[in-house]
Amino acid sequence: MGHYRSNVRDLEFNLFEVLGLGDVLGTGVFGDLDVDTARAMLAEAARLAEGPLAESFADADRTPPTFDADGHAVSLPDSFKVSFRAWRQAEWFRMGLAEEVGGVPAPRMLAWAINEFALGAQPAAYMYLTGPKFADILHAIGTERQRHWATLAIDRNWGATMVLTEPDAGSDVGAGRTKAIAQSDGTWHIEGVKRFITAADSDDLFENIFHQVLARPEGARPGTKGLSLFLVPKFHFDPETGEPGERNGVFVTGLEHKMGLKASATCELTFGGHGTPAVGYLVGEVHNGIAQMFRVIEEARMMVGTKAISTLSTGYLNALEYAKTRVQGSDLTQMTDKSAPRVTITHHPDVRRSLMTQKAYAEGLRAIYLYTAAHQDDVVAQQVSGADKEMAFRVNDLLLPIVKGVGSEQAYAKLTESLQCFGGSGFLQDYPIEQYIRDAKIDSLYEGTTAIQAQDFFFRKIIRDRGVALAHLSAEITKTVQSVEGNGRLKVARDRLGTALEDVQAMTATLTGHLMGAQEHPTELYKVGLGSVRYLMAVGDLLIGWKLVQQAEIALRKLDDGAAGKDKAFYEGKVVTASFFARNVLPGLHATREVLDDLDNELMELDEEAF
Ligand code: ST9
Ligand code: FAD
Repeated sequence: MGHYRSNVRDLEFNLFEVLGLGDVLGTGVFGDLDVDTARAMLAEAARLAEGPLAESFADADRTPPTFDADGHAVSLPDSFKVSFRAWRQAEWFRMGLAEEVGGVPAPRMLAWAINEFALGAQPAAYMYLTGPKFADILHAIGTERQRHWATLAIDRNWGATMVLTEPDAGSDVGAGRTKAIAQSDGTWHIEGVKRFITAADSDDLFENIFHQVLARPEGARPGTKGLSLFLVPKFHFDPETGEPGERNGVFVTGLEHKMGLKASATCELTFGGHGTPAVGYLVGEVHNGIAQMFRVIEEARMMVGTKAISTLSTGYLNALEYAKTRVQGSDLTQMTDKSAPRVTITHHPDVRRSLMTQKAYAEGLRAIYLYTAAHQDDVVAQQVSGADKEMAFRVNDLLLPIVKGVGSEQAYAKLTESLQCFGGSGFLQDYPIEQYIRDAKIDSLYEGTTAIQAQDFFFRKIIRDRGVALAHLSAEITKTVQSVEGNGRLKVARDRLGTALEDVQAMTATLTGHLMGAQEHPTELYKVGLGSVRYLMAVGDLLIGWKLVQQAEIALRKLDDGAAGKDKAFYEGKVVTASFFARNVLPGLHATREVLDDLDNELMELDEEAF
């Protein structure tokens, strides 16, 4: 069996028992899908992910892509290409795309559930295969001619990249210096060097590659608002048929050597530096680059968070499997009896604590990304939280930095718990956990580091939104706190959740107070910067606690209705997970509240020399 362990049961629980996917299937735009088909899709995608897709996971890490500097070409390991093609042939990428580009209508939460499999089994393959999503976005924002190219891109199997970063412009995208020079025929010549570009070359996976490039037209203003978005193809092509022609003047000029996610080629990309102009086309024929690129970035942030969460889930399931078979030591109650029978390590309280921590975060974070996806479809959002179209948009916006920022940080942290369960064996390449950790570290870095997610969350998604989406979610959490369903077993968890909600509300008020104070004393803003990542993580814990209690309510109902066998164990697990998280993690938010209450600028006043 390969490295990847899917969790179809938990996905089905979320989709059908918690989020009510069955109620939206067979109706309206999703009329062609029914529950049985959706379940069959999940089963088939999981089978493919665990088998052929996962197959090359270790090999592609140990024999990573190579670079031919003279040919400006990246070669990928053969094993990886076999995996990639197996997943591509199944055409899951069509789910949820516009029908005009060959998409198949599907609720976003079902599409993301299926994405979870690929992102856990072979995340690099998923990334190479984002061309169709790019085409879908181009179809939405491009000119009529570009909309045609979008359909060509899917029909003819073209790859895509997103090209923002430069050596001096990482988090600060607006510092980018790549130039765009207008040509008399309406095209543009792009000049500059971009770095860290994912999949900028991809062996023979694609016929052509569409680079989506942020560049500054000559004379445009500084900052992100002066950037425009250009399509720069690897090969020129016939605008009607898409038939590729001459090489365009954009070349890969370097390949990075990385800690992990090695199968995904990370490249330096040079535009117009080799005597051939890099011809680009202005997307939509409008100068609105950063807003257009953010349509791509939002997809990518959702992808990165889901990747991290999926990796934690398979890390946990691998650790669980190992812990159930590894025999070591005796039961703690018999520690003084040296002849007591040896037990599997699942008998040790600390191993149980560790496994339950992993389970709570993996399943809680999964619930959050699926809830976020539910707010990416108006009709589903209405059903799930009563959000109208506008509120659904706001809630999705609010939750993206949680999925990305909290998902990546917690997955990386809790994967070290997965490794710990293996003891010394976890440190070896005999098991996948060390690679999971190396591959998952990138998730807190690209697509906006955690600090950037935290600022986005507070300044844009809360303050600029005037707290509207946050209030909607708080009202939903309050309903769970005030419910009496399942009280008895859930009473303590609900009390803890109520306290955590108050703690987070107090933190929001504290940070908002510093922001207001900055109008008079600008350095008050530093306090927001000092507290914002802690705050993001605290809201993440609150949301996980909430989702787990909601799941436990449903589980208790099923147990009352006589759930038996495997289902009984599954639901019992849900109840105890909610209780564990509420008792062991949520009280920690009170300490965070006190830390934020106590913020001062001592750190900011300290001379650099003193660090
Ligand atoms: C990267 C790729 O890291 C990693 C791997 C990707 C793998 C996929 C590869 C293949 C891709 C192919 C494409 C496929 C397509 C789909 C893929 C799906 C997987 N929400 O606050 P301001 C906008 S790539 C929406 O003043 P600053 C907005 O228009 C590199 N919009 O910012 C706003 O104007 P307004 C990733 C937002 O101070 C304008 O920006 N790099 C949002 O000028 C200005 O806003 C990063 O992520 C938002 N949340 O600039 C950079 N925020 O206000 C991280 C801003 O009028 N840095 N806008 O509405 C940042 O995000 C910075 O905060 C900054 C700051 C650049 C935005
Ligand atoms: P910096 O911006 O220099 O950040 C360094 C540190 O300072 C970080 O801890 C950061 O949080 C902190 N920091 C910076 N500014 C602030 C601030 N204002 N407030 C608080 N803290 C701050 N880019 C693309 O365009 N396309 C791609 O396909 C792509 N793929 C990538 C793949 C990989 C493997 C890697 C490593 C990177 C990729 N990137 C890509 C680039 C990636 O998005 C950037 O690395 C990321 O945005 C961070 O920029 P930076 O590395 O320059 O770090």
